[in-house]
Amino acid sequence: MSSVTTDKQAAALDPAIARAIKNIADETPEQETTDGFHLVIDALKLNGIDTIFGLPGIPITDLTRMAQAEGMRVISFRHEQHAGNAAAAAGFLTQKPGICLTVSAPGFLNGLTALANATTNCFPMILISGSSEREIVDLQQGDYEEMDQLAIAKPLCKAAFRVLHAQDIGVGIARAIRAAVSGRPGGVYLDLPAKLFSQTMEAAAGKASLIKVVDPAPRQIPAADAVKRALDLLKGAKRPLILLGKGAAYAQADADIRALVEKSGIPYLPMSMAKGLLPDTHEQSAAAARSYVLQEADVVLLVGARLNWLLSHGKGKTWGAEKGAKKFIQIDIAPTEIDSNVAIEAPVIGDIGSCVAALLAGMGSNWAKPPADWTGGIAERKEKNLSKMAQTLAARPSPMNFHSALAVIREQVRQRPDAMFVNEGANTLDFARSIVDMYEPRKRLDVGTWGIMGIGMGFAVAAAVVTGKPVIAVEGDSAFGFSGMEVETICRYNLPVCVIVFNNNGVYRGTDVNSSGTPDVAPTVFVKNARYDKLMEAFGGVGVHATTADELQKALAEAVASGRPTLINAVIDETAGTESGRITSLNPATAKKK
Ligand code: FYN
Ligand code: ADP
Repeated sequence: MSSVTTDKQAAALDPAIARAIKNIADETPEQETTDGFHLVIDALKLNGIDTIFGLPGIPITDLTRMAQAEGMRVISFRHEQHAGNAAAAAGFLTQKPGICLTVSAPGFLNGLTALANATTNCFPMILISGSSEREIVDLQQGDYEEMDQLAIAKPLCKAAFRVLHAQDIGVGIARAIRAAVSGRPGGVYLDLPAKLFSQTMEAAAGKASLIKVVDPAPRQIPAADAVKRALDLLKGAKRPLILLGKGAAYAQADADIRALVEKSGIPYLPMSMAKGLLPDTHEQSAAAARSYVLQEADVVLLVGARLNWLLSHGKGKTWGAEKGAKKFIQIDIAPTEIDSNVAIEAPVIGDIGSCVAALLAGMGSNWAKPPADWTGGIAERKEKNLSKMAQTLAARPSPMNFHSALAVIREQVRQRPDAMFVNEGANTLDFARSIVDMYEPRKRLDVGTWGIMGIGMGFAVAAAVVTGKPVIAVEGDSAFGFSGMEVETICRYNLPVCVIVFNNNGVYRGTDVNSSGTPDVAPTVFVKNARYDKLMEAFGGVGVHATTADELQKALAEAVASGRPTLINAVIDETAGTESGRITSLNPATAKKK
């Protein structure tokens, strides 16, 4: 682009003036310019961001083309929510903010669910949305896709910014990156009005306006007295327990976390996305004695886990309240998390890597292991549960039930511990969580803090794109419905994703009947004997209809070996499964009936 008058324009003027202009032009070197599109792309690339998950349309279509032309990977989805979920999962896996790019108003709103979910789960992502003209939006004059997106996004994310001038793009992206990854990670919204993209500025000045963020997630070293307080408490414990959350998985302090667990000899419980930080088969894992350890422990060390609903808020029967209060040590980067549900005796505030390293250093070389009656009692209960489970998994009923199908998947994951595992549903989620062991950190992606349905295909795409590893996505038939159309995306990019739909004909079960006498079916049932495998075939992938464990095993092994997009329609007994899975107590009607 040039800011100098062209020969054609000059010719239309008075010849003498035209000649004069031409002489000046000949002597003035053409100024190289850049524009808003390129400044956004350059700012992202400068900060090591190489992938955009999004959905093109006005006003960001050209941005997706140009980003691709400039060497970025652009993964286009069929719905923005899944692009947003992919960005969030990429953020969790890489510690870099995942980028989701959407059009204005409806596209933005579709992406917003994922942004809010990322924030809730402490995953770093940036939702970048094009927007309509400020002047028209602010006077509410009815622009194309008019919406005050910034105001709407603000309460649902960690930070929200708008850039109006090309020279501020560098600052806008830098602020968004820092907000997403520093402290407690989360979602950030960046509003880019359509006009910004075509604004031009001199290229050198544009380049100089960009910021390479230095130390975007600074380490936060815990105070020495906080570390000592925590160690003193842990030392005096008779029945200590370590609880690992997905914050611990995010922190990528794998070796030190393992060292802390092993050096202390303390039994540990992984929250679902912390599974694999240490292999689930580790002798100190108390996962198979969960209820027992939560009730009996006297001192609990929380590492990147919140005492929210998933942990019964740290109180009540789950925690054996009748046996006396527990004492908590909590490692977290967010000081305001402390005392959010129950009193925390020993908060250790800092990043998990630094906190765990400090605890390890403070433990010295002769740390006494927990009393044998505690570890022995756990081992006993664990053994009982494990052998009960082994018996259940050995059965081969026809049709398959959750256990027999998951036994096959468990074995495949054991053989390929490097594979990514995505999991959503109600019963499908709950059973898979305890049946499918994970062996490596950050391999399991699931419904997380909100228990949200619809993350499946977005997470699966991100898992494949970010890691290049085979992805096994185990989906309830209801859960799959939220993002099912993205199988086209999986085929389009030829991703090594094997989706297994646990098809029991409905939400929870397929047996509900409408007792009202009206012709509609009950609200929780689907078309019976649906063939989800045909969906994958429609786009050139492999579809398999599996009615037995052997068929499932063969199809899954082939899919993982070949890396071809595959969908296995796993037919599950429609009477299997319970309403709301293992969280029945949260379902008001069912809870009342009990
Ligand atoms: C666990 N268990 C095992 C094993 N692992 N037994 C044998 N072998 C193995 N490997 C036992 C464990 O000790 C528990 O038994 C039981 O299995 C269940 O373990 P889990 O899944 O860890 O524990 P629980 O109580 O179900 O977990 C609570 C929870 C979890 C809230 C953390 O339910 C959860 O993450 N829920 C999310 C649900 C959700 O989001 N749903 C989507 C909404 S769907 P006991 O020790 O005997 O108790 C809308 O309806
Ligand atoms: P889970 O659902 O597995 O229990 P949560 O999402 O509830 O896990 O908790 C994760 C916690 O980890 C959050 O409180 C968050 O502030 C914290 N966290 C995330 N990343 C880090 C980090 N790098 N260092 C310290 N704490 C972290």
